[in-house]
Amino acid sequence: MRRITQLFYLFLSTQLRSVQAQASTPQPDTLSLQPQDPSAFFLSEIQGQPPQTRTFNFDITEVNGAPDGVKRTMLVVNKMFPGPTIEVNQADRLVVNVHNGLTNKTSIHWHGLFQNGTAFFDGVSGISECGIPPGETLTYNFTFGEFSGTTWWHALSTEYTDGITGALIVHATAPNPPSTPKYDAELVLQLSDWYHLLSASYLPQFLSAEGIMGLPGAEPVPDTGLINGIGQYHGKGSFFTVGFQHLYRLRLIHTGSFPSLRFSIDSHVLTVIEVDGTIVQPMQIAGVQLGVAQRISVLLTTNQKPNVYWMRSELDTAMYNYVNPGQVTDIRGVIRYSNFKSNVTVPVNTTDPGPGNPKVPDFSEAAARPAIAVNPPASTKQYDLSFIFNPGPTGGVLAFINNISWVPLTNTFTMTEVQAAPITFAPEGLQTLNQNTLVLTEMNLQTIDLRVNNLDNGPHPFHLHGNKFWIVGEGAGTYTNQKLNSNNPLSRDTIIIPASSWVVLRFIGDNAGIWAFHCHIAWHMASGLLMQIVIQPSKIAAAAIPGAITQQCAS
Ligand SMILES: [Cu+2]
Repeated sequence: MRRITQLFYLFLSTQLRSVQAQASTPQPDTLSLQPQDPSAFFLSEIQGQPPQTRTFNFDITEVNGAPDGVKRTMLVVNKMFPGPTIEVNQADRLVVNVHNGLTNKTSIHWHGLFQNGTAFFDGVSGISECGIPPGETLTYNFTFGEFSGTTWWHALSTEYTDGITGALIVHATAPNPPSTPKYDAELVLQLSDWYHLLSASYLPQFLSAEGIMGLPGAEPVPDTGLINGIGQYHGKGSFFTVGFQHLYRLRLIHTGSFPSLRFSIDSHVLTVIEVDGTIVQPMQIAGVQLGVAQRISVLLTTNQKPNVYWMRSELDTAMYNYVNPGQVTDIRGVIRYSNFKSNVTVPVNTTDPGPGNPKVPDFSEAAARPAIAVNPPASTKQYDLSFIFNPGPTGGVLAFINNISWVPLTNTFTMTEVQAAPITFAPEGLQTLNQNTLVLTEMNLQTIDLRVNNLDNGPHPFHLHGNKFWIVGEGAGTYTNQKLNSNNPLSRDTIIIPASSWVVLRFIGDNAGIWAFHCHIAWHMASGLLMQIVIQPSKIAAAAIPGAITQQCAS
């Protein structure tokens, strides 16, 4: 890898600062949450170093911030937003000492990781722990096993909507497949929607019978969006300077809470090479849609006329149920060629000119194929799951999977309950516990098909913890034994299930643990759109849950 990362830098121009000042006259200190060292988003050259333990200290606190110039209360790690980028090699061990400086319990989930043998470090309150009590610390300590690629860490509740997020990059031990072009440098781009109020101030109205704007079940519509934690409310965006005639790997991560978004760069064709940690055969694209929590790596070749170009992260307003006055959905940053000799800082024209080649399509998940072909085995178990939104017992709209809306356990968690009664906690198959918990249990090794029907009229990005799944089928309507594809299908860990559609997701249940399967829209988790998959309870019973986790429940 060539040493050219010093060519990059990220800065807020004085022009942008004045735009921000006009927007809300923020206090000077409220702009300082972004890393002062812009190299935080450019990956280092640790790849190839000997395996080692990498230790981070996370201090979660409530602060005032103004990522887009509008001051608000935020919850952040180490007074940074986004939080620290964790960059490791696949054979490393990661140790993160997480101190909870908030007034509520919290936990950190390491998205996409398999946590093989360490399911108790999955960071889900009510499932793998009770949550870190205020003032206390939990040390997460795990290895990566078979996982490599682009991912992120976040609080597993709407607390992440308030700022507890960061990138997690796991460099693979194996070299990239020959089909992957060699790139010169890597840049992490965390794309998100953004709200001007704390998530806790939206939740009661969202879950109430009358709903927000008198619309029961309508999700809070974000005010704007951010790129690496910087946005300009009615302003311009983040700036990146790139070398001429270089090949960059842009690691895109949707760290937001609600709308999907479309990423593109004006006048540049991009090449997709990674989907949620799976290296895919290179695909030339004009733009790519990401649902909440999805990751895509694209290659950018800086071979156009030296100039400034818009980088776009457009929020999908089709998912909004009302208009939020002043909402900004056209989120932009700037790519500046280092050999562009001009005082011009932003492109004059704001209209999207496209990628420069009208024949190049947007990314198609259905057309994506892993670079290293794998045909999944036939399934040995099949389960039908349907989800829908309906008024709950108190009138507010809740989400239901097979008629069950999830309510998290408090003062205990599923893993410790399974340990106490591995045979009787939940019989094999689909079971409902306490009328508020849907559990799928497999006692033995199985290859499982989740046949999921989205009966709702909106799309939902579903995430399976602890595993990647193969997408062996998808289509409109409901699943009625349509033909499935096991010829090198894409595998990933988060899939957008379109409105009124079905998918069949296949995975091998060889990772003992309790794995959440849920919609990643933060508001929908709060409405109960989550179920649990209990894999091999006898092995879960043998796991040594750290005392620091079981002791959380007494607080
Ligand atoms: Cu959802």
